Amino acid sequence: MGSRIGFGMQCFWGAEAIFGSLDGVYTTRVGYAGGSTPTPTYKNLADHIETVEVVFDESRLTLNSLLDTFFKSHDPTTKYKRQYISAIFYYDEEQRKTINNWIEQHSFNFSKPIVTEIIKNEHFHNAENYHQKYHLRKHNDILSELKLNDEQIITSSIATRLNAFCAGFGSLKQLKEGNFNISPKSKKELLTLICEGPNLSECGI
Ligand code: MHO
Repeated sequence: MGSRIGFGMQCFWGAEAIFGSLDGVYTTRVGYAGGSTPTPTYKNLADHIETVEVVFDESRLTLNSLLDTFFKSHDPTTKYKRQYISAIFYYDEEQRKTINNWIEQHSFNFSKPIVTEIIKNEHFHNAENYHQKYHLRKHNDILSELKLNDEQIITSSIATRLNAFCAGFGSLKQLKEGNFNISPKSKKELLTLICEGPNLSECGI
């Protein structure tokens, strides 16, 4: 269910949290893509790129809107080492056209040329479990309430959204209205984390 797209934008921990906060995103997972070796690991990445794969509901969130988030969340004009390059992994021809159109229409907003690599997704290799929902894993008191195993942490929509909150992304409205099956204590902890994050003004403190 849902459409897929992959983004490389430096360390995938932050990228996963940013996209996990968007309404219309079902799930996120982190992994390695764009390289030629069959079994990349964090310690042996070879020519792969740290990537977040986003599964989303196209009727609620357009690819153009995801691209807005992608391009404003990192510097797409800088050439980083391959592990961290700016890259978009598309899944079909229509996505490729949308991406190229976005760049054509917005390139004048950047002082230097966009160096983002547009790559056809061939194989997405899951990263090690400790990288999946990295920010949520730092709050084991909250994570343990979800009672998810490592595999479920990768595919859970709730873990996706809570991971975003743990990194300070997402809104108070999402936290208040969402059904996350967590204790009032955890909800309060997340509220503080969101208020320390980029949405501070919303918290009125
Ligand atoms: N070594 C960096 C980035 C990690 S990311 C998974 C850090 O510790 O923040 O590449």
